[in-house]
Amino acid sequence: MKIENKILVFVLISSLFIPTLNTMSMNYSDQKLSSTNYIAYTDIGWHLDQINITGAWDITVGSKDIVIAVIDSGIDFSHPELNNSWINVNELPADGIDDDANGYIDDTHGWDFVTNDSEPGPQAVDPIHWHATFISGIIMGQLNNIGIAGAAPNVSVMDLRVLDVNNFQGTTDAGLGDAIKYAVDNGADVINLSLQYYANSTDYYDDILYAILNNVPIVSVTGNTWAPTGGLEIPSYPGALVEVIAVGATDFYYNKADYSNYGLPWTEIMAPVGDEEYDVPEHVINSTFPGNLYGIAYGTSFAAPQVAAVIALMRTINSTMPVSEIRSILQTTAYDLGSPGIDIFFGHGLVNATAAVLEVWNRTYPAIPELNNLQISLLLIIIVSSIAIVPIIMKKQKAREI
Ligand SMILES: [Ca+2]
Ligand SMILES: [Ca+2]
Ligand SMILES: [Ca+2]
Ligand SMILES: [Ca+2]
Repeated sequence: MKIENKILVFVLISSLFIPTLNTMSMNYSDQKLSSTNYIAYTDIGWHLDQINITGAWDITVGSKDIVIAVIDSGIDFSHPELNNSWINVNELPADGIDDDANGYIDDTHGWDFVTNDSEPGPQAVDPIHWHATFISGIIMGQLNNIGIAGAAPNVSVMDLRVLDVNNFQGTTDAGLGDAIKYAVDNGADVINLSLQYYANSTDYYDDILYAILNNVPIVSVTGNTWAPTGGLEIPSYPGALVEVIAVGATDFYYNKADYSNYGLPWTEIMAPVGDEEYDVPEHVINSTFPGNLYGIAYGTSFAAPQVAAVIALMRTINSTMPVSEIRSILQTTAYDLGSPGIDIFFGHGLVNATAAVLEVWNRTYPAIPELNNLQISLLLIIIVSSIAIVPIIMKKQKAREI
């Protein structure tokens, strides 16, 4: 080996250590739990065990800076599990002025696109359906041994209401589009659409494209068909759009939930919720109801927010990772169910929170290469010989100059 090549090898090996400096300078203590003894927590539901959440929590439980827009029926934030409402810091409350000039007056904590006012949560004159409150518990229920826990307990939720008190569509299709655009323009990092329409509409499709163009992933559902029919091989929208992540539901036994619609190419990934015709209530997902209550409910609506929450954890580690890369990681890390590989019932399989978040971490902060003894010996020889050789080269060059 020539002397120059030896020095080049040394420089290349040295450069491998540079990423460790970045890793060591990062401080994630505010986003991590003080204990990793998750066995002690009684509020981690069976579904969180199945999506392998605790390894993800060893890396992050999410940041308040990461926002999930729940475009749904309105949220009861008075529930003690639901502490992290997104706040519009650029808007002064109740002064009748659109301080941040975003087109919405006094929108300090979201917007009600049904009654077109600044209060998407429950009011005496305008109650809400429980749907969005249940979804919010699945996302950010506090990990505190009380009640239930969410998959991303520290992230924020933006409350945008498009469903009426009966949980039916409360806006036009364009109104849904306005809510999507609001979420993108006001800082959402991921959008949850637990909505099932039977046809696509150009009135909101352009806003979905706007979200993807602005690197905001949209998570939706494969949809439900209730007993006695059960899940059908039919698309529902917006989940079936190629731009949208459609999530189906599994049951306690890793089967497709009885009501969960399916089919390709739209069925992308699954999350555990439980069956409509369940054996025991403990095998159905438990979450928050308005009025400081808890209870069970089923439907693909409650699969989507688990995936949205995992994306929020991924985004806590890397807030700018492209939507396409997030989707690719979710797909390749999913726990394969049913027939090997992608299939019509399960898509890529069950979401795997630990594997997905770890993959984002590894791509964002490349690890120190582990050297074996032979490599260490070679490295030491190169370092020592380089130190000895450098003066010789310099002497030679000097001699030439003379
Ligand atoms: Ca405003
Ligand atoms: Ca105002
Ligand atoms: Ca709790
Ligand atoms: Ca499969």
